[in-house]
Amino acid sequence: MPVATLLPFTATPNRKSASPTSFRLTEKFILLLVFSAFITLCFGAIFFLPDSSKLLSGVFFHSSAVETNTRTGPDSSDSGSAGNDERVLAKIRKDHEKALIEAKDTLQKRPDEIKQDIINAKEKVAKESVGQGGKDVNNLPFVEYQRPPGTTGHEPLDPETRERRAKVKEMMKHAWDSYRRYAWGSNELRPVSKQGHSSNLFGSIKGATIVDALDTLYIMEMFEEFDAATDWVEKNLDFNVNAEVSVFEVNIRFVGGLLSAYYLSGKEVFRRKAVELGEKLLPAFKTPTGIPWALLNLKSGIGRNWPWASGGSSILAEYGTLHLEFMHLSKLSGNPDFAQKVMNIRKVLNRLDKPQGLYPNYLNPNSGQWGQHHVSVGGLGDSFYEYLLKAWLMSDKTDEEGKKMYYEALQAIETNLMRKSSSGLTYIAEWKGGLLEHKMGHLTCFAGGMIALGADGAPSDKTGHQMEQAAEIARTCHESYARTALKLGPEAFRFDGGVEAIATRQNEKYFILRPEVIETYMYMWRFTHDPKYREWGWEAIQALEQHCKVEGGYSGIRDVYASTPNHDDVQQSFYLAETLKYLYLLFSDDDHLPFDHWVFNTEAHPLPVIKKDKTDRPNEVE
Ligand code: DMJ
Repeated sequence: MPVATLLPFTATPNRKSASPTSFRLTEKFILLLVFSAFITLCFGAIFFLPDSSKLLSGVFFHSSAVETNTRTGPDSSDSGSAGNDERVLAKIRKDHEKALIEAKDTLQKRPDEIKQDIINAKEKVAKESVGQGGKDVNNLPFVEYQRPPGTTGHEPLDPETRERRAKVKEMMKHAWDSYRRYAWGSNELRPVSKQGHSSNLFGSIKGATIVDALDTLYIMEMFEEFDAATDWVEKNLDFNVNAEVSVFEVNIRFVGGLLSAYYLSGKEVFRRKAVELGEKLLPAFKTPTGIPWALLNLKSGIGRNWPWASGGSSILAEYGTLHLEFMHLSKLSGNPDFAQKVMNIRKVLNRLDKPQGLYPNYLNPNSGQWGQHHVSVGGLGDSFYEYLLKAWLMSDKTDEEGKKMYYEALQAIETNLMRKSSSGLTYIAEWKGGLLEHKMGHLTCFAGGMIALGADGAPSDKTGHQMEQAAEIARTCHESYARTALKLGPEAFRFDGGVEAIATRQNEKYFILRPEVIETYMYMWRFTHDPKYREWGWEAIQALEQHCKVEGGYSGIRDVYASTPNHDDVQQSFYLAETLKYLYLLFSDDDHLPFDHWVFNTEAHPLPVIKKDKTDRPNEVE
């Protein structure tokens, strides 16, 4: 654009006569007058027209209420502050509108989508708030908690089953309330003398009944009691003790109980306590072979074995019953040591020759050699076999080594230890250097449930056979109850000297509220739905109510063949952890703690299957 067109109207280059230099005086005066009138008009506009900012605000804000509010502010007369207020208001308005849109979106979502959004948001906050490396204040990795299915059940449809299930809950309430009233904080209750009781298996760790009962309280939906127990754990459960404990007992009851409580409830305190205790148990593995000591001083970390155990040996059922809990400890702590320790036990065992394919109960942790060649599926051996099978199941059937070891061991047991009495009762004897002792322990009765649980995974030609074996063992164990005066089974029963399924020695006639027979009924019920298993469970309930129930809880009995009970005055913690839990599940539907999602440790503490499928993985360590 030529510069000339921008010049004032008076300065048109074509108008030679109108050149600025050629203005006369009168013309100059008129021009000055017009110019000053124009300036005056501009000033007038500034001072007398309405506040332009307010006019603008009227254009951009639709709500007069919002504008009114700005006027109530202390500095509303100050034009700069008013501008700030308006910017703030604009932001509030925008946020409001955004929130409204989000709320509308949320309302259109399904409840599970909303739940997932909340979990994601929480997760994000947790991740942002944890320290370096994704660890929390307890140095534990962040874990996305996802409750596995079936943690609580529903009322069975059949009225009789519903009533019986309610009866078991009532029994739990009596056992728990009595413990709470007379022995709160002690390991166990003396229900007759109504005081606390402590076994030296736990050193000076306290609260065994509380930790053992947590998951039973939860699955029975006794949430007030569960909360009281949680509170005790939070405030009082202390592992900083200068005392020697049984590594096995502390693991199955305390570590197992805490892990289950965590997986059922998602409460972090249980994960923290389980890992803390697990770490305190690790020095037990400081032996030349890595086979752990049976006893450990939690403060000094010094371990040793039971003095009576074959030349300083460790015991198969003790060092072989750590696997499930330790795999979960690694998962929840991010520390691979736990898993490595138990996998090393497998390695040591696999290097050794097994007499007739059997695993002797004793193994020297220094030499790595077997002690006495005694074999048992009851005391000293039992849960080792159980954990081989369950390690495979808990790994979502990926632990092929565990599977192979289990089915091979079971074959050796069948060949060498399983026998039939003259009247046709199947039993599992004890093996001592090749000779059989025709005795079966109450503890051995768990094997019916174990064999039923494993039958499905056995080679197909063996499945039916193993289910029959399991049913036969259940029948034998039921006979051991039926042949007593009090209808509760003895600690051990024999098949020699003309007797079958009867205790012949005075020191084998006691019943200490053990769970194994009822445990087998529960598994058999789940796999067969044969009503006899529920009937047998109901018989046991009636006997417990009649002979073991006392005003202050439930007590063991010294002689099940005596016509009246002589109480031993101990309510074992496993009565709440196992016996009552298995009874409750016996009268529950199968979707309560379903077997494809849960595996029970040897103290009946449910642990979730670690799913191999990424989309179905509860509680994965990130
Ligand atoms: C429990 O502590 C466990 O079941 C263990 O495996 C064996 N003994 C008791 C119950 O009898």
